[in-house]
Amino acid sequence: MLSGAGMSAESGLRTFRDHGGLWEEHSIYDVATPEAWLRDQDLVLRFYNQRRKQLLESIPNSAHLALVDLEKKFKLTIITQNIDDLHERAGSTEVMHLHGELRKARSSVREDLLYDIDGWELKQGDLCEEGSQLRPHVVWFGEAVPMIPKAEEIVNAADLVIVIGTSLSVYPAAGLIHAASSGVPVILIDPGNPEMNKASDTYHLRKPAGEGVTQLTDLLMSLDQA
Ligand code: BV8
Repeated sequence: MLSGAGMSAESGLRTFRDHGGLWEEHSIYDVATPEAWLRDQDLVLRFYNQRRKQLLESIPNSAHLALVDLEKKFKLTIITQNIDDLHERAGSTEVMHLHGELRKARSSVREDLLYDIDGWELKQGDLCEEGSQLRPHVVWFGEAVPMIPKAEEIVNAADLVIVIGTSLSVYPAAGLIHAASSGVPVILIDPGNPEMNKASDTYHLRKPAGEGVTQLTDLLMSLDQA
């Protein structure tokens, strides 16, 4: 299952591209690139602090909870582009964060030095054990996405691919849907129109995640009992 910002929209977290989305107030290049970090660390830290604060005030929605039920009956791996921890807080156990995690920080010089962020603020002067500034543990634009090969393997082995709440406009994550084996159904749950050339086995449930994921989960659970 591949999720994007639309998965967390009903939890009150803003998406990137919908009207009023995150990027409209900020250019990607001012807050989510290595160049932005070099140019204005404080602006970047404040951008992520704002989102972390909002995350701590948000709770998982019915779509997150429906996936927890699904995981009790089926082998479900969640590959998310989201950096929030709502899937985990709902109770999902197999979650892969392609683009990092908002509640973690890492050393700006040694990416293996990872730390949980206590509370919502990461500030200038918060240092790793080797004395370098901590940065958000997220993948910025222009940075590599190291989990992609593993994610492709998982999608390729899947009997069903569910894509929830992503505009499919950021690569290489968006390309994952093409890693599905031929003949494997790809089900999109999104009230909008993700950018994708409709492969033959693609079905689009034009509903918000809360309603769509609950309906699909109920259907899959009933089939399993048949
Ligand atoms: C890389 C972490 C190379 C940070 C993120 C030109 C063409 C194509 C590609 C490129 C290009 N120029 C550059 C690139 C590559 C670039 C890219 O794709 N750019 C885009 C802007 C064109 N990609 C990269 O830079 C990647 N790295 O390529 O590295 C490399 C290789 C080796 C060595 C060095 C370098 C890295 C990309 C990762 C960036 N980090 N996030 C942060 O979060 O701040 S991306 C960020 O936006 C998210 O993580 C997510 O992945 C992404 C897309 O957002 P979505 O989740 O899809 O959200 P969006 O708002 O777009 O859509 C919301 C959807 O939800 C909509 O469809 C809407 O209808 C729906 N929705 C709304 N409400 C609901 C709903 N659905 C259900 N229910 C609802 N209620």
